[in-house]
Amino acid sequence: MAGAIAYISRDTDGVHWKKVLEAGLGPVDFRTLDNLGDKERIEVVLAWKPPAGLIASFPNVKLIVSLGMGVDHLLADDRLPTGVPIVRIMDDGLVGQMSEYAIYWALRHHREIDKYAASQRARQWKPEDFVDTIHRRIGVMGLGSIGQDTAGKFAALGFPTAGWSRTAKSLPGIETFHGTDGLARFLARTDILIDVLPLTRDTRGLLDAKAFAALPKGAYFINMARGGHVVDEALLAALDSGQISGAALDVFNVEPLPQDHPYWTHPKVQVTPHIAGATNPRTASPGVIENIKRMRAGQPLLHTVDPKTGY
Ligand code: OXD
Repeated sequence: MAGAIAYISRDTDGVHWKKVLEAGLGPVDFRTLDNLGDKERIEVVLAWKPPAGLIASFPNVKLIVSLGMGVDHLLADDRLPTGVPIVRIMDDGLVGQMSEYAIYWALRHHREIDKYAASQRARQWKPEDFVDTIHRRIGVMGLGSIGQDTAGKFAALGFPTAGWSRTAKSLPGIETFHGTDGLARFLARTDILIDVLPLTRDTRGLLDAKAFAALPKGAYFINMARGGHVVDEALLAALDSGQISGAALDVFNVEPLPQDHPYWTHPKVQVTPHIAGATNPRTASPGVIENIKRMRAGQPLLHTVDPKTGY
């Protein structure tokens, strides 16, 4: 039998992964965190938030697969073996879920659903002012596969949509901005800001007091990327001053969100527990199986990660 595959995650027991991998690869020597066995045989690691130093203790590992589309959880391990390729999952199911999450909160804000819910509780028949779709400007930060899908769907709904990325990108129907120079202009034209950036050295703390101040007053913020982009004190101050009218937050600097964190009870904040996009072994496995086959055949891998850029 080929080398073993280690499933390193505390979130689930990996049973579904074992099933889908065996369907694509035949019998698999499948190991889990509680049952790693002889580490010499481990050839492939599937990981979500692995304990630091663990992967380095597998002497013959040849491929590291991130079980999330983000890879900051892997790169946080400063003992990751150098020279072992890292690939991310590419999951159309997850991409679609992320776009749905953004569309849900954006439409709920855009159509004043929270105000109507309050009116209903007060038995009030009270039409609210509304903003035309063509005047509600969406801004998507991060134009990888999730950002492109999200931006394209907002554009299809008729919202003027822009995207910001580190390097220049051109996308049909989307106004694009890039780099430090483009950031202030992008923020100044954005009424609903959606964060799907990777977490890297350059993006940590990017959404600070200056960034929130650069948005138009009353902008809405959706974070389905990483909490580490946000300076929480700055966001809370912007919410309290009315600079930001509300926020839907799926990700946090510390997860699970600590019990005493002000976001839990803030009237303008919606908290969800990092569920915007869940990796589904059924939709994510074809790409993983393809990469394992390629690695074994010595062929170029797909969806590789550059540890230097962090994505
Ligand atoms: C991911 C995540 O990176 O779920 O895929 O956060």
